[in-house]
Amino acid sequence: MDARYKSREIERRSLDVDGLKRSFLEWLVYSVGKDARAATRRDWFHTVALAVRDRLVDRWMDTTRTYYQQDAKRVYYLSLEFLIGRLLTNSLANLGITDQCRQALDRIGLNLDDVVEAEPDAALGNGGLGRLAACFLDSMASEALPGYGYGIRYEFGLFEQRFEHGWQVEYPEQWLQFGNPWEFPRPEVLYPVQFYGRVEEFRDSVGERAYRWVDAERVLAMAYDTPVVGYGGDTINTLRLWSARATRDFNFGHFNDGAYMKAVEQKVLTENLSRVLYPNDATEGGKELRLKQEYFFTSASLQDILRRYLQHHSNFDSLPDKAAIQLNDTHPAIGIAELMRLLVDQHGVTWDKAWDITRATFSYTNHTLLPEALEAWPVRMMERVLPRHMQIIYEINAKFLNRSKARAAGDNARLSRLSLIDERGDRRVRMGNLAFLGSHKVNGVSALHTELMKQTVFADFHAEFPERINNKTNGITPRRWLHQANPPLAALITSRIGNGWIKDLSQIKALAEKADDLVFREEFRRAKRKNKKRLAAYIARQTGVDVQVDSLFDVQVKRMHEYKRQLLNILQAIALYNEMRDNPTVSWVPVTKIFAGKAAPSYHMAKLIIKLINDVAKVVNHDPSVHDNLKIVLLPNYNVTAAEIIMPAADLSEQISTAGMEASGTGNMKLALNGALTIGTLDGANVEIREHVGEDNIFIFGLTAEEVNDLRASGGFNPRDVIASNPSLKRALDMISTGVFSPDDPHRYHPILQALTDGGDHFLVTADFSDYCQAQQAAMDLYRDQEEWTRKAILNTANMGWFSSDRTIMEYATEIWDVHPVKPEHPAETET
Ligand code: GP0
Repeated sequence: MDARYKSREIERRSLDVDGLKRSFLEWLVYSVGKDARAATRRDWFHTVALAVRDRLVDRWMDTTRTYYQQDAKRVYYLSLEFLIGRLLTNSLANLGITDQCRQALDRIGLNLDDVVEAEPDAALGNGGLGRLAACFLDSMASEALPGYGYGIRYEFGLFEQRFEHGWQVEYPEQWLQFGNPWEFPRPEVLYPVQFYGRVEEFRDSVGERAYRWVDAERVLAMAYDTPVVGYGGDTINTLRLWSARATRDFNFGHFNDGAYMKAVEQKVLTENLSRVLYPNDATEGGKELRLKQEYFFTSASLQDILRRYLQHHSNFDSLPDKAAIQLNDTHPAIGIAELMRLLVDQHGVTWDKAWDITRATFSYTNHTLLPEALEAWPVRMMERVLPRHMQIIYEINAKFLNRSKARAAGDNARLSRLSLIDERGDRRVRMGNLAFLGSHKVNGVSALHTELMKQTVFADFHAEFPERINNKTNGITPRRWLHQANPPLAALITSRIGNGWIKDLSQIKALAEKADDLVFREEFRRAKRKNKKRLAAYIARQTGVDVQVDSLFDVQVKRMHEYKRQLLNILQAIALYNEMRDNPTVSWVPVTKIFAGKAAPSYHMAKLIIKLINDVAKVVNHDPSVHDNLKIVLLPNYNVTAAEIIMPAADLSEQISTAGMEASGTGNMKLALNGALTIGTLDGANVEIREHVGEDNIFIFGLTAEEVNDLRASGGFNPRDVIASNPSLKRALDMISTGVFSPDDPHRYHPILQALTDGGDHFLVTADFSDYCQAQQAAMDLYRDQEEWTRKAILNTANMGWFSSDRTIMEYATEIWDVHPVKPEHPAETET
């Protein structure tokens, strides 16, 4: 072997500062093609990413090979969204080479933090659901579980949000524009996926009735693999994302001019399939392209899973022992019909056997009870786009309804609720019902949510299958959300209890005994202050607003949604503003209200609330009479990278959804882990957070889910009465309606006021207002006592260990998937 080549190969593995430095210089020249003098920050990012990538490839292959050789049971996490964010910091930290990399760059005269900033934020998701999938990837790899993520390689991730005159405007987010150093294209991993066409019936070799799907359009799914580095770098799993490719048959040279151009156009249209992520969070658009995206990635993933299985097996009997497939919401639920089709039509498995295999293989996570988010595809669309699947769904349905208890009891109303087809109006396929029926386990994402699932959406299915529903309370990865995002606090924690918490977050409990230690409190505050300074600088850069670092940072960051009630928060801000102006001599606790979040482009009410927050901010921030005691900021373009700056800097965490509506929340966990106190309703995982951190260390207010339910059932709520009896609420609403915040357009907020009054205030903003204001007052009062506040903040951090996604993922592994850790075998690494 060429000596120079050989030495380079060793270099690619070296983890010390010199080796890294030499690799950087070599990569810059030979792969990025730049001279050190001409290199931009982005060039350096690509250089460093490629050099880091080198250092994980061996162990990635070892991991994959070990799974293969042991024929280990794998878990496949099918998700239409993976909100992974940047990967450089994460890869360095999980490989344990952050310091070496920093020093190597130092020697070249570069700062790692600047290089990191050049990486685009991979936003292949909308919010909580997509971020949960990303945390799960991190946890599976860190727990040495043989886990694969499967999804779509969208060319355009979630739109970039800007504010123009206070209104949200969407711009395309082009994360792939300059190339993606983390992904490995696999042009040979290519599966055909079909649409449209028709079904032909025929007799098979033994004379049985059989079906084939003919005259269909064909798209190819091409794989792109991204390594997922577990903590410690031992296990490196795979995230496989599919990209649409037109079949190549159009490319033959026999076209005339016109036909050629048409063929190229057709190719572009076909490849639109994986072009863009749908930006709706928790609402379903009923768009054909969306259905095609769902089927596209699901079908490709299943074909890939079966191919891998067949490397070791010659029939499908043990598929459930070798593969667990988790459906992240109903988006991939068509996979149930698709696996049936593949087994029955393509592999000749009998129906009943195929159904047993399918059910034993799949499990399903529900993420919301909101009716508008429950996917239901028009039968006519499904018949056209996926004709064979429609037949299979009918067949599953007929067999199920025939055997169901409801039928035995002659309960037709219940039978029609259990049906996979909603027969009211234009007929629709209920994907939640399909997912439930085709899975052996169905889980909710917090204790309360799971309970409500049993009582509401899946009450009838729960009666049929009382063992199927189970709870898996969400979690977050401590690597990204504490170790990487919050270096000051992470270092402080490690200085006291060692670094075992990064891998086993339950160890963080040991901090609880430090809550009474004055020195520790001081250091805890210092870490928080450092993070607040960083956020203040970010706010100034992004919005031009100067905020006081020592003010109470009151943070609400999440998608803009009426049920999440950013409106409640901004109304309280207006009330506080009025109080401050009325009582200028009182010494107020300075408060900074920090909002961030995107609205779905078609969600007019959410966009109007954005405009309201910006309008209120403008008035308040420029009013000298509040003496800078109140500032309001709405940060643009909330994403994972912004969250990494915001979470560590928060004092107060707003989790104020209408009780019963937020399935879990995960931002609530990130904030509490970073030492914020929660102000929240008894909704989603807030209930469990209260149990863990203790009720003295959280501000709970508002109606409970049960009370909300009773209130709605009795219909006995008149928001106008509530408003009339609360002067500060009335005043705030009057200011909005008279154009105090929108002098250029006094009627701008009419729809909001309308919703709160004649509209019946569906989200109970007025009903919870007064209780919320009291809780806010309690928070401000406590903040005056910095010692007491810090004590509670420490207790929050110390008691959040259970909310690690490692705990969540191990519960899935043992209680749903039956998959076990597999330690990768590394061949002895020779140095010669
Ligand atoms: C739920 F149904 N969630 C959906 C959806 O379409 N998108 C989405 O992000 C969220 C829930 O709203 C959640 O409560 C939950 O924690 C998360 O899924 C993960 O389970 C808040 O983000």
